[in-house]
Amino acid sequence: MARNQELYDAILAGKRKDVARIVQECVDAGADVQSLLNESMIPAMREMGDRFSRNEVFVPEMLIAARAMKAGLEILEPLLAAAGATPRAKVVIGTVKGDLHDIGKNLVAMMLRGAGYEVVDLGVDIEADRFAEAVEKEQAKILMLSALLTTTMQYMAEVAKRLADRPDVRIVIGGAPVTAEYAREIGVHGYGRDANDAVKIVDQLVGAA
Ligand code: B12
Repeated sequence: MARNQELYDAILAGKRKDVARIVQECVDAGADVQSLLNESMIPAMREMGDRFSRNEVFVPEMLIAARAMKAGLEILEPLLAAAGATPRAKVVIGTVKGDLHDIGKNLVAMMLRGAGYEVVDLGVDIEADRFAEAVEKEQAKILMLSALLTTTMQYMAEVAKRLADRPDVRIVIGGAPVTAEYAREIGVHGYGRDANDAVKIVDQLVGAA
């Protein structure tokens, strides 16, 4: 399936109701959810970032586009989660301290739920102590950290340090500025480029691949 230009444009224009309507129409017509995401919705957010870099749009426009994107994701969420049967393992996920971006993190959480994982989503702006407490309380063996800013990704190293006494917990990181090299540098167990990759890495870590 090629890009749905109407959907792409509606996200960029921040037209929440139009996005919800178009996504619903596509779903009703049997469109492939992955293609909708990968060919129309995620590229629109990428384009928004590029326009921001070129000073063509500012934070309010990014925010409005993000809300429109979320309206579409809400419709896709039950479809992505539908495949999940018995939970395979528990995963704690959150966006690190100082960072408020959550669209990518939410998408990763949705895909993991769809793949049968139980996901405890802590939200955004999460301190190392809260990650450590949640892992303890939930008895989770996988911790996933998201960061979208070059400044906040540094904090992932702090979280890894805070969990140094829990070598049994596998830490996976991701987000636009994060790389596999950075993951190696801070000594975490995995890096995922996107939400599909995130599922593959977790599958490998829990031995389900
Ligand atoms: C929407 C948006 C916002 C919204 C966020 C709303 C929300 N609820 O999330 C708002 C308006 C709040 C915002 C604010 C800011 N933003 Co902003 N934002 C974006 C934008 C346009 C899109 C992000 C997005 O949702 N992408 C779509 C999702 C699906 O992609 P994703 O997040 O990358 O996630 C995928 C992968 O990275 C991966 N992934 C993500 N997390 C994880 C975790 C794991 C464990 C794994 C395995 C994988 C994984 O899987 C996801 C799905 O495939 C980006 C541009 C861009 N190209 O990323 C800028 C961008 C990230 N923002 C930027 C900036 C500068 C800011 C502000 C500082 C602006 C300001 N001056 O105030 C503030 C910071 C606020 C804060 N403290 O966090 C810069 C960052 C530059 C940098 N290198 O640090 C970017 C790159 C824009 C730019 N080109 O300059 N932003």
